[in-house]
Order: sequence, then structure tokens, then C-alpha cells
Amino acid sequence: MEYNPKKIEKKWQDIWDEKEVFKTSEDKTKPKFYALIEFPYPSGQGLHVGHPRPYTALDVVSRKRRFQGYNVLYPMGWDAFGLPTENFAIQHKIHPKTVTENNVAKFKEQLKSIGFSFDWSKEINTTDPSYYKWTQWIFLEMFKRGLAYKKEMPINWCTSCKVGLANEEVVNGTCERCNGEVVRKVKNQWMLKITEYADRLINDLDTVDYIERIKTQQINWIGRSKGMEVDFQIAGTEDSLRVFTTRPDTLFGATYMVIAAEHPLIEKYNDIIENMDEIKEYQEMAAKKSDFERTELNKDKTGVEIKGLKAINPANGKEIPIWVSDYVLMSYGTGAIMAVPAHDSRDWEFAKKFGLPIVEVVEGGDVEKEAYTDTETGKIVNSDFINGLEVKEAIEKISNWLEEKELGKKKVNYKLRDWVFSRQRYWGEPIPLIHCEKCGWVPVPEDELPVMLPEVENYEPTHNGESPLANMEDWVNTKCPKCGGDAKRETDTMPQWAGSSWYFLRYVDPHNTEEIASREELDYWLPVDWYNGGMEHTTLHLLYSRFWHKFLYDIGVVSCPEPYNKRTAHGMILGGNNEKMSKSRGNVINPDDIVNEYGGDTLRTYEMFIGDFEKSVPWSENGVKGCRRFLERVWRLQDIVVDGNGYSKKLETSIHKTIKKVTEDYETLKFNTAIAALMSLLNEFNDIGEINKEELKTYLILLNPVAPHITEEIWERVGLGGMLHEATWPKWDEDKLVEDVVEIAIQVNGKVRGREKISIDESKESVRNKVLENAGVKKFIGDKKIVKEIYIPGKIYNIVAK
Ligand code: ANZ
Ligand code: ZN
Repeated sequence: MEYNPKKIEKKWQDIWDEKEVFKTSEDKTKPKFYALIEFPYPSGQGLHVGHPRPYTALDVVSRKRRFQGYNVLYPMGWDAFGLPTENFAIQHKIHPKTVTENNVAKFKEQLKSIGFSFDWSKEINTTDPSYYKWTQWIFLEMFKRGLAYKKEMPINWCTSCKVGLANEEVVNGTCERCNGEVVRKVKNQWMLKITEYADRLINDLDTVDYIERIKTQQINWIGRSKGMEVDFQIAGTEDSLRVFTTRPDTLFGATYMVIAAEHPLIEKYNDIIENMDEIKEYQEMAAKKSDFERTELNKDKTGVEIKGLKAINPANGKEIPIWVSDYVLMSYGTGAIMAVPAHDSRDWEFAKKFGLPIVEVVEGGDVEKEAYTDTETGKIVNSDFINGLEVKEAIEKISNWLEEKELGKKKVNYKLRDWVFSRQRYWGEPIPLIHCEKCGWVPVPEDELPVMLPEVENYEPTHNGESPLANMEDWVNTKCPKCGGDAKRETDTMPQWAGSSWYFLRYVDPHNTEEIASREELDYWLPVDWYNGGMEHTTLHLLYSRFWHKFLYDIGVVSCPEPYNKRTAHGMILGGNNEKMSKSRGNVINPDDIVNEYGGDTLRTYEMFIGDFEKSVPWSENGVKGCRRFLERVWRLQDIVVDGNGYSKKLETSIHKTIKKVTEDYETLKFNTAIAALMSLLNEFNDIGEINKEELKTYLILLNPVAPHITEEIWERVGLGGMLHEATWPKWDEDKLVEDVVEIAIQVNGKVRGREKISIDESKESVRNKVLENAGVKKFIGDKKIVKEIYIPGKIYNIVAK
């Protein structure tokens, strides 16, 4: 029979489903393996070929671990709240819930056609009230402990989605979702104090096995910076201006100061400042720019000097001017800096542009040409009592001096900001709080959770930017749970990142109605053993979920401080011209087409064979065809199988080597080289012309994690006993990894002209290749024509040439 994936793939998917082959076992004495991939957002476009890459990778590992006796949890679910669904719903006038249901059904069907070994009994959906009840519960626990607070703050406002965005959702000054213009707007927002966890989020990276670039990105994102806060007196007042600096050693070189456009000092000295009009104008201009635009390094520096105010440098008592410029952000440090143009590049550019003095205080560069920023070499100069010291020593000495004089104190700052947790949109979890004039913000009582997302007529945001829930008077007006008086519900919803911040906990016990998950299940399954996802989630989702998990650890819900033991990342699959696949470029490949034409096993094999798993690679239809041909050749192994026990002498070494290679490569993301090894073993089988059942068994088990349907089918047809998924993983024998090697002599026209080492079982063709490449032999054959070759296996190779 021909290889026909259409027939066999559906058959095996149904058998696995019916027999619940991939359901986790209740037997908690077994070692566990919890494999996790980032659950998809069920978009209207359905799956694209990028999705199956990580899914197949951990499917391979999961299937292998099951053969090795592990109790494996490999779950799947839907991260289904969010803007695209809502926007689609608005456009097509379909309820977001219906849109989500349709999309989920489509995704699920697609995933099933690829044969992933998900335990579908653990399926979750973040938009289910039974799920978001617990998202709300966690939020309230944070609120009760002061980790959620409301704050007037400038937010990034997308003028087109009409929604506040987190900094992370603003890409190059535009909205990540719609590319619309983003402006700053002041709004009352719910915030989560992730900054309180900043140190632990850095320090605990030492306890987990994440690939290095993920650790580095997280550390940089949190941006811990050790420095000092120093007070500069404002001349003629009792006030002082506080700055944050990482280089107190350069204090003598501070020739001016800069404050952010929003700094309160401006308001306070309104009367004294001589050029208020000019400053107001500058403030208005700055308000239109995002933090990103303001801090862009190459951008031309702008600013205005504040006339009528001066500061006093505490080191030398000199009066220095104060400027306003947008290169200093209100949201970092104190919103003010001491400018040291000789040793800071931004200050240098600014000073050059506005003709401000540049005073060298660390030797080693030419500060008229550029800022000298090296802190490793060079001695302090022009700095009185710290002259002659190295930078590090000088920092230490002047810090102590400033602290003694009560002019400054040591301070650690973070780039990480608290998390803006409000959205003025419909399709999200309602924030379960009630506002009472008398009692303030009051949590909805636990037994009234979830606060259900009500049905609305219209889910477009209101033109004043409130969530559409604000229009529903029946829903908004309620009673205060504390005093019983009239009160109003919060109408903001949670951001898209909420549901994914704890989903890995729900998977272990998704139907629990009493708690997030039972303690027993949590203690057994957590932490996640292996989590694979995209690099684009390193600083957002991965950090947010570590934060939530740590909070749940602190309140005693989970027993481990970190959620994921190991984190890896896959590269992207690119479309034509090595570009990211996208609808707008028209280069998206639909996995359905590949499954239909070549089969799910071919798709899986190709996605694992396509190249280094961690790197981005272009899609190639020829590559797909090659993998299909490989599977056809595997299919034809049925024709050469013979009875027999144990591995034959001829194949023994190759088989043991392949077992070792495949076993190790699957665990180290080297799927491509594992498949290459299986291809080369297949060639050997075909060279020899027959294999016995034992050899076929081993081969099929090794290939099964990559191509599960075809291998099960061959197993059944040949009658290898039971079903393949019940088999155990083969072991290799270290002693059998080396082959017996012999040396043969090579004669040309009766005389020995060379020698070659070959293995005892090496095929004639392979020996011939070595012989003809042998330097001595080549030389003696020269231009002559080979007329005869006789090979006495393992002994001598005779060539007659004329
Ligand atoms: C004087 C100085 C001299 C500085 C020098 C640097 C080099 P990180 O490492 O990022 O924490 N700074 C402080 N607050 C700022 C704000 N709100 N907006 C823009 N820049 C700000 O960098 C800390 C340094 O960035 C601080 O140290 C300050 O400049 C600047 F040779 O103070 B420094
Ligand atoms: Zn009240």
C-alpha cells in the first residue's frame, strides 16, 4: 500500500483521543515532567506555520519522556481576552464571545490535525468565568496587600484604539496593535507594584536554568542601578533640587543642571522664573512626545534655560544654571540631573549645543572632542580632596563625604516601572472593585466572584475613553459591600497580560471550583520543568508571570518561589525573502495546506528538521517535499523487514550510536541533527537490504516523537506487539558504540601504494570512495583509466589501471 497520511493520521488521532493516551496519570509516585508552551491567542487568522515549531519541539520531548516512564503534563489552552478579538467584533458586529468560540474551534481542529500529545482534559480558556474568577481573586489578594493602587498618571494613549497602553505596547512611538499614533494623556489607572519584586526578580534568576540571553534581557529590563541622591541648594532659597547620579565622583565637573519638563520645581517658582512663557511652550511640546522619543540617543538635543533660578554645586559652592530638557525623564530617578558634560555623552552634546562649560574631572580622554566615559582607567583631577584617586575609590570617598554632610544618600534605582493594569475596554476581566463615597475602594466579596462581564449592546469604547461598561447604569450602580450605601463598580478591565500571568497553575487542576488549584496537584506538578516560548515575551509575560507567582508564593498558595525551572526560546519561521510572515506581506503559509498536501507528520518533521531550533529560518517548500520523501522511505521499511531477535552484527554499532544521539539531541533542542541521524540510519538499512523486527522497533520508537502517526501505523501493520505508544524508550550500550576497525592495503597494478582504516562491515561503495581518495593511490593512477577492481573485504583492494 502507498503511504497515505490522510487515512492513517486521523485514525491514530481518534485512537489516542478515545484511549486518553496523553492524559496525565493519577499515580503521583511516578516522576513528573511538566512541559509548557505559550498558549496561543486564538486570532481570526487561525494557526500559522510559526505556531507548530515550539509546539512540536516540546511534543517531541513530552512523547520521549512518556516512553521513559515519566508522568507527563503537556497542556493547551487559550489566551483569549484582548483587543484584536474586540476590534473584529466591533467591525463585524459579532459578540467577542462568539468570535472567540469560533476561533478556538478552528485552532483546536488545526492543532488536532498535527497530532500534538496535549492532555485536552486540562484545556483552559482565560475568558471562561470559571477561569477569570481566579484572575480576579489574585488581583484582590494583591489589592488587600497594597500591591494594587490607583494613580493619576500620564499614560500612553492610542488615539486610534482609544485605549491606554503599557510602555511595552508602544513600539517606536506607535501602538503595537494598530500602528496608530500614541500620545500622552493623564488618567486614573490601576497599577501593580511589580517594582517591589525587582530585586527578587533579578536575584532568583541564579536559581533557574534559562538560556543566557533571556536572563540578560530580564536583568537589563529591570535595570537595577546603584548610585546616590544628591541635594543641590537653590540659590537664595531654603529649597534644594535632588538628583540621582551613578557618578558622584564627577560632582566637581557638574557645570549645570537639567530637570524634566514636568518637574514640580517649575510650578513652584512660577513667580520668580523670568521666562515662564518660553518654558510653558517647551513643556507643551515635550508633552506630545513619548519617553521613547525623548530618550532616543541620536536625536538633536533641545532645551530652555530657567532664567532667575540657580543651583549651588555642593562640592565647590559654585552657582550653576538650571535647564529644562526632554532628555531628562520625570519617570526615572528624581526627574532631575546634575550635568557633567565632560563625562556623559548626552550632557556633552547638550553643552556643545548651548555653549555650556565642560570641565574635565577624570583624566584619560580629550573632553573637547567627546565625553570620556571610561570608569576603569584614569585618575580624578580638578576635584580638590578626591584628586588622584581612581573612579571607584573616588565614588566611595565622596559618597561618604556627602552622607556625613547630609547632602546625599546612597540609592538604588530601577528602570522597571509599576505595571499599568487598567484598560478602558470591554473584552477583558472586570476589575472586581466597588467605589463607595464613604468607604473608598472596596473589594467585591470573595463569594460573589467572578464579577461577570455583562452583556452589552455596544462594546466600542466611549468617546471620552471610558470602558463601554461605564454606560451600563444597571451594572455600574451597586451597593457598597461594607456599609450598604450607594456605590459604583470599577468599569476598567484588566490588560491582556492578566490571564497568562498564572495559567500554568490552573492547568494542573482546571476544574477546581474551590481554589486556584488543589495544593496536592500544585505541589506535585510545580515548578514547570520546561517552558519554551518566544524571545518577544522575555520582558513582559515572562516577567509578569514570575511576579504573580512570587506573590502567590508569598501568600502561601504555591510552595516554590519560581514558576519555571527551565526556559528556552525558538527562532521564527520566516516567509519569502527572509521576512517575518504577515498578512500584509502576503507571505503567510497556512499549516492546513501543508497537512492536506503532505500530512501532519511531514509538517512536524519539516519544522524540526528546518534548522537550528533557536534561530530564525526561512520556510522552503522543497524542504517540505524532502521530508515527505524521507517518510515515504520509512514507510517502505515494511517491505524489507524479516524475523529475528536482537540487533544484527552489521547494524549494532550504528543503532546504538543513533539511540544515543537521538536521546541526547531531543533533550538539547537539536532536533535537526537527531533527524539527520535517523535519515542516515535509514540509508544503512537500505544499503543492507533487510532489517529485523527488533531493529525496526527501535527505529520506530526513536522516530515516533517527531512523526507519531506513520510510526504507529507501521508498528501495527508489521505486528510488533501492542501499540507503539506503550513501548519503552530504547537504551544504548556504551561498549557497542565503537566499531571494529581494520586496515586494508591498496594495490595499484600489483604494488601496494597505500593503506586505509575502515570498519569491518563497511560497504564496498564506502570503501571504494576512501580508496580512490587516498593520496598515494591517486598519484599512481594519475591519468590512467581504471580497468579492473577487486575487493577482498577487510584485507586488500586491487586496482588495475592502464
Ligand atoms: C551625573 C553623571 C556623570 C551621570 C557621568 C552619568 C555619567 P543609569 O545607569 O541609567 O541609572 N540620569 C539620572 N536620572 C535621569 C533621568 N530622569 N533622565 C535622564 N537621565 C537621568 O544612569 C544614571 C545616570 O543617568 C545618572 O548619573 C544621571 O547622569 C542620568 F559622568 O549623573 B549621571
Ligand atoms: Zn461604603
